[in-house]
Amino acid sequence: MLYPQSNACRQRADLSGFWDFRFDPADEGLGQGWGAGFDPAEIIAVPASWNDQFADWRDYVGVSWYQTTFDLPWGWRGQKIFVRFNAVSYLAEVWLNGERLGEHEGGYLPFAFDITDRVEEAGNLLVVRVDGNLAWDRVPPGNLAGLPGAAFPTVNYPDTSFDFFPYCGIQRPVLLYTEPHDAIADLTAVTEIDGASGVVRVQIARTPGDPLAARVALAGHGAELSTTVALEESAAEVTLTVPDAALWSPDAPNLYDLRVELLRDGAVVDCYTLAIGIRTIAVEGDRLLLNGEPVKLVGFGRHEDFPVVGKGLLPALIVKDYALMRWIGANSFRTSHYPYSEQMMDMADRLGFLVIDETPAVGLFFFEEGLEKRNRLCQQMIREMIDRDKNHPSVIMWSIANEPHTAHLEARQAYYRDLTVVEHPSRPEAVAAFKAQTELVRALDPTRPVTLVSQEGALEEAFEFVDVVCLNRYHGWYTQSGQIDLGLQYLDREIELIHELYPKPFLLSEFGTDTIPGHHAHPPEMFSEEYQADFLTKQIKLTDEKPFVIGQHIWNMCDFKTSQAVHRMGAYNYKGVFTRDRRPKLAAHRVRALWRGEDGS
Ligand code: BDP
Repeated sequence: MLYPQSNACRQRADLSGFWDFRFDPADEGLGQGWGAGFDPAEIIAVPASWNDQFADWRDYVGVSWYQTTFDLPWGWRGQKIFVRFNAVSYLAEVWLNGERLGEHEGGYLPFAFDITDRVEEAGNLLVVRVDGNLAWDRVPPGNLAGLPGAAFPTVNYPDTSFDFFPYCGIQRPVLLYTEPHDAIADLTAVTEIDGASGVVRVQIARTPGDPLAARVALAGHGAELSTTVALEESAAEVTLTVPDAALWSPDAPNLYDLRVELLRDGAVVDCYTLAIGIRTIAVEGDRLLLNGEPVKLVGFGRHEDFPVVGKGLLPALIVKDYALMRWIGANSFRTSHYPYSEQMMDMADRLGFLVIDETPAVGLFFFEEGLEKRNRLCQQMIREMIDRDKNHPSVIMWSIANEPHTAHLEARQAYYRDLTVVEHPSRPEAVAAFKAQTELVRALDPTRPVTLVSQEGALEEAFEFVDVVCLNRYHGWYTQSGQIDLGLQYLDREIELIHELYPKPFLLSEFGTDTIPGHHAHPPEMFSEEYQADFLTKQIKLTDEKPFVIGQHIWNMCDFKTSQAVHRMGAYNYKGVFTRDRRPKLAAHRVRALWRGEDGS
């Protein structure tokens, strides 16, 4: 799915702004035909989550309605016209001028509807019903306490299976855009390195129709290449060889402009320009190689999260977060626990960050209720994520899940006591689901490694299917609490144990401590800035010594909003090395010294 672009053949308009809005706690809007228009009760900003925009609705995660009107921009008639939603959390149902266009499930990936035959010149009414309910058959799941015969009491509110606030609404821009009738339907650019040359393979998919031609041109860093192919069938592949290629890497994020033009009798009928980077990413033994060289990942697990906008797109925050990541010496991050905005990904390409792109499959469990639907949604989200992000040089790995509940409870108890692994510790349903999902990822994109981010340690049988092992571990925090050095010993033993079983590249994908800014203690004590600083420094040094450890991602870059729970003071997770408003804690300075090659102690 190509991101809408304005150029000589295509146009894009942004519907961001102030929309009509109505909460629908009784869920009566559908029955009363609000899809054809409703009496607005509020005005709301789009894009942004709804939760923090009003005085009283913070914890409301039910149904709400949005509507706006628009006129067709001048000159658009005669083209195909679409409306695209970059992200609506969680489920969206859409009407235009009273006609239902369709629906989309899943809060963090884009979807679009063809409105060519329904859009009027003026006064179009676009209505969206957003269902933000938490349910166990959704991804990520929620309302676990509501499961029939649930073993769980409610331990957090709102009742999520994950540790971040379930912000709802139209979180990213809504775009109108045109496409010519003969259009480039999709582009896939894959790169290889051959000596000093870069090899760029471009797959061009087109809308069905009579024979056309495609001109493919690559420009940048002194290169000016182009070639033309016949495009009779639905797709064609073109290979361009770039001599003395300027490779893409964190140190030199070189991008080229790849321009594809569709030609009818020599005239350009559609065009699209992609920014591409020539680079390779591969796993060899227990190393991760970028452009053939071992690469170390230093950075964070993060969240899209900020006061008032919630999970809404905030471009200035993107700029600020990259500036802070550069300041501290980070070169990478994971899109924990859902794909981030397209704008965040574009900036990663431009600034040279290495991204582990993760699906919204966080906190999955494998009880029978809703399992089939959750598995289907996981596959849908993998498809949508790869389709959206496959052309980003910054994306170096796909993550199919974060902390699924793979292991049997009994196995987990023995393991947490003394790192004993019982035979067949995992649920067969989980193993089967992840086997199928890794196969799907490889079929869709054979060029990038696949990972799964686990808390199950050596019990995680799905590690068998992945290329890179990612472990989230909190020894010295949730276990060995208050004892940083004892926690280190456990971490050391556990990493070695996992690597013995799964001799693959290993990333410590989460580690950290909740830290109240301004709270100090000597000797260091839990929740103090000193405890976080010591904990992180020691765990970074320990993991740095292991040749198969390809890096560390601290949990978390910034403090973030979550559900209310006894272990979440003020409904925040305080594991940030920066506060929620982006001020550094003591640990930020220590980590900076380490990551920039000084001694951080
Ligand atoms: C991990 C989760 C992450 C949590 C973190 C924590 O992957 O989402 O926020 O722990 O407890 O289990 O802080």
